[in-house]
Amino acid sequence: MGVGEGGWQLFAEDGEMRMYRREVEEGGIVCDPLKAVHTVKGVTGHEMCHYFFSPEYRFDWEATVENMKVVEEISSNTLIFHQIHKRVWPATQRDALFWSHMRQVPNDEDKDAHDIWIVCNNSTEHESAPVGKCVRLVMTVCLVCQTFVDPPTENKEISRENLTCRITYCSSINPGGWAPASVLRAVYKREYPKFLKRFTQYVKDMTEKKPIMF
Ligand code: 16C
Repeated sequence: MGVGEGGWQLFAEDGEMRMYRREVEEGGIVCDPLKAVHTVKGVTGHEMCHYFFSPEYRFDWEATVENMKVVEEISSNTLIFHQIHKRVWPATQRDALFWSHMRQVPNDEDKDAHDIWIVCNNSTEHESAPVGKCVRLVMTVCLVCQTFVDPPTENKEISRENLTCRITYCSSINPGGWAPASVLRAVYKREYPKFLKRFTQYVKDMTEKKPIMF
């Protein structure tokens, strides 16, 4: 769904970054879906997805996580994660159990542009991580990244100055039980922009001196 239709409201804006939400409640629980767009120079979509997907970098950029464990490695590009998130007062602490899958998808709309890289995180169940003390949230998150390359000047190789990455981040989280609506909306209005700015800057810093990963 494009943000020009269906009741999307802009709630945060910073440079190239725009964040939209729709107000949705399920059984009195706030489940507002989020859609964010951002444009970042100097990195590729593959690099963005690599750092978002790989467990070894999670604590470097993910400020909401208190504990994280890979409960199953299905394949090199599909993992099952269990995460315990930081508690938000006055609600009970939340955890999340989800499969995470990264892949390159063909770009049928624009044959001249590079392929699109995506990571999708989606709630699941697993025998080794039953529901315990935390309330289990239910989520679907998708990071979609497209790389654009400005042609370098003659006889020059493509450098990071020639790269632009267009990011779309969508998330739909059901907190899984009671949580005060005003606290929830205040938390996500603060935390989503913080996450996207921090994560994209992290990938820029990590890749700056490395060869380009297309
Ligand atoms: O997509 C993101 N991260 C991925 C890897 O971790 C993955 C995880 C998504 C789950 C995010 C749920 C976080 C809710 C935990 C409670 C908030 C803690 C705040 C701590 C403050 C220091 O896909 C990036 C995720 C960016 C999340 C931004 C925060 C969204 C808040 C939504 C509120 C939900 C329920 C809160 C219940 C009281």
